[in-house]
Amino acid sequence: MPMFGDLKDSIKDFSEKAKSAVVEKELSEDDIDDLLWDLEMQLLQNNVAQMVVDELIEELRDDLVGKTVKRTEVETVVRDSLHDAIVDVLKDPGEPIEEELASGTPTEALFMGFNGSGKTTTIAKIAAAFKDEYEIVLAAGDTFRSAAIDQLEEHGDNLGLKVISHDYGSDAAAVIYDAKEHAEKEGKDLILADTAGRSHEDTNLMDELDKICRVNEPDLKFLVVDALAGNDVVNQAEQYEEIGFDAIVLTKVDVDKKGGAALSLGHVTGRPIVYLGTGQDYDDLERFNPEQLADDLVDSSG
Ligand SMILES: Nc1nc2c(ncn2[C@@H]2O[C@H](COP(=O)(O)OP(=O)(O)OP(=O)(O)O)[C@@H](O)[C@H]2O)c(=O)[nH]1
Ligand SMILES: [Mg+2]
Repeated sequence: MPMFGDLKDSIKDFSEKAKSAVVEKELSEDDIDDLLWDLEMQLLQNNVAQMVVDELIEELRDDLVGKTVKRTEVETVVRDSLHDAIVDVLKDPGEPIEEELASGTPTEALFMGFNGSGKTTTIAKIAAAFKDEYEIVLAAGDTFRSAAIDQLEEHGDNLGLKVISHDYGSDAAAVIYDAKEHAEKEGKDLILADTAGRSHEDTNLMDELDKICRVNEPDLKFLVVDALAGNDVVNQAEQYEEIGFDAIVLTKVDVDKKGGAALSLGHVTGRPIVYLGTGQDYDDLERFNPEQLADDLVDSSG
């Protein structure tokens, strides 16, 4: 009797294996190549930098080959894996300003980036978002570009906020230092410091920014990058590595809706993207949502 029992077991065993061979398979390169190719094209069409696409797809291939999956679910598995890889690359944005505010005030946040990337507008938007709950002072640290101080003062007027400014051409580090002293004296919570737009070639301005950071030791340094810069966002971020930054604001995503810039930035810098600029008005500021971007980039409709 036990013999028949064994036979029964091994028949069952065999039929289960046969069944799983029908429903399951081990992924080979051939199984996923076409799918990966499609995804690669999709990412490139969404303006993800080539280098970033190459690395992501390579990692995905390594992870997937040899994996056992249901035959009907190959495509889903590949897409889900890319989705997860993208969410992994894009660090959790958290709430760095709120966290700094909670750890003791005044909190000093410095905004820097290339010319016209949206620094001053972003400061005004953040001020508008935080001003009901916190006491804010703005620091006109762009003493370089003509009309930059007036631009920040106009935002200050509109929002009912104090702006600390000196003359054009004066020392930006000193302006921000004054703003900090003002905040300490007046018991204000948050200093939002503007700076002049600059790129790596502007040696003097880069030295100035270095001095601003040394003198003022900001709690948070935001790099403000404009999504319209396309693949150049990677270059821009790399130019600020020497100065260093904690987090990223990506602006003008209302004009460039593709989302690739965000993924490229996240991948290349390892820093979180915290806010998105979605227009020119004060309330056109959104918290960045990595899941949402991964959904958009992997969405099969492209
Ligand atoms: N559509 C759109 N426009 C934006 C956004 N953010 C800023 N802008 C516009 O971009 C232009 C430049 O913005 P600013 O805030 O002056 O940029 P900046 O980095 O301070 O510029 P500089 O001080 O000259 O270096 C302005 O016309 C803004 O209205 C955004 O999220 N979406
Ligand atoms: Mg500005």
